[in-house]
Amino acid sequence: MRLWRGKVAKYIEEKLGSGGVVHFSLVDPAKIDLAKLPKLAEELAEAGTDAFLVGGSLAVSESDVDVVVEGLRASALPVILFPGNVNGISRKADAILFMSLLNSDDVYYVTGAQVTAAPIVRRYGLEVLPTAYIIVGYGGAAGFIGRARPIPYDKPELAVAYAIAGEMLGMKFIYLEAGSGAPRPVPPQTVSCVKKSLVRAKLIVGGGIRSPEIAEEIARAGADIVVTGNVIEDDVSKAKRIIKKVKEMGKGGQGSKA
Ligand code: 1GP
Repeated sequence: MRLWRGKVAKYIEEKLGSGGVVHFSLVDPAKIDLAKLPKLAEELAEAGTDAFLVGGSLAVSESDVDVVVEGLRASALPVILFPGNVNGISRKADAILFMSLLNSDDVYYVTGAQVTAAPIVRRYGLEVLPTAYIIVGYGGAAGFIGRARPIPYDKPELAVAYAIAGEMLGMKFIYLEAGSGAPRPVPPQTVSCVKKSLVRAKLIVGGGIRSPEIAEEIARAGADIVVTGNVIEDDVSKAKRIIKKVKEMGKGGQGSKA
């Protein structure tokens, strides 16, 4: 337990360094069937997912997160918090995406929640993964709750400006989010423009990625880390196919990254 603390960033870097694309499975405590969780964790790990994200925008308490983190220990993979707010922090996790929602109009989601959260994160000893969170298009509950001014699907230059700003502010990860259940994911062109603009920061892309083909397109466009959430609960065999496709990309085979 907690063997990963302090080693998660390095683990991700090593996976990417060997030419791979990383896959994160997102588990929302408000949606998941807890009885199925340990088996699900094992199945996803076996399919090749690299880590679990735990979080959601609505109806999530710290104790809900605790229970999900514990359920995910059935696999040996890192468990990373993906909090929608301060109530998404659990002392049982390995690491946290310490996020600032850069395109929120509400300063609470840019720096306010972070100030409340920081002493708790420090006290819990979680590994911190500084992340610029940028909402694109649909936005879903994250965009609504976070009072985002989402970046239009056809304005990649705006996403690039936010991403560069995030990297200049010292963020190690840039997360382009179309919103959970988005009818349309982040456009591959936006992914590709943002990827090209980054010097060192790693690019995470999620929201509406519900087929192996879309996942492949997003990875091929330059995502370092692909996130899938809903599809895990809706159709686990499809989730596994997505994971396999993403993991194939780094192997230098037909599907490999350009
Ligand atoms: C992670 O919120 C997304 O960035 C997850 O989106 O649930 O649509 O996969 P889906």
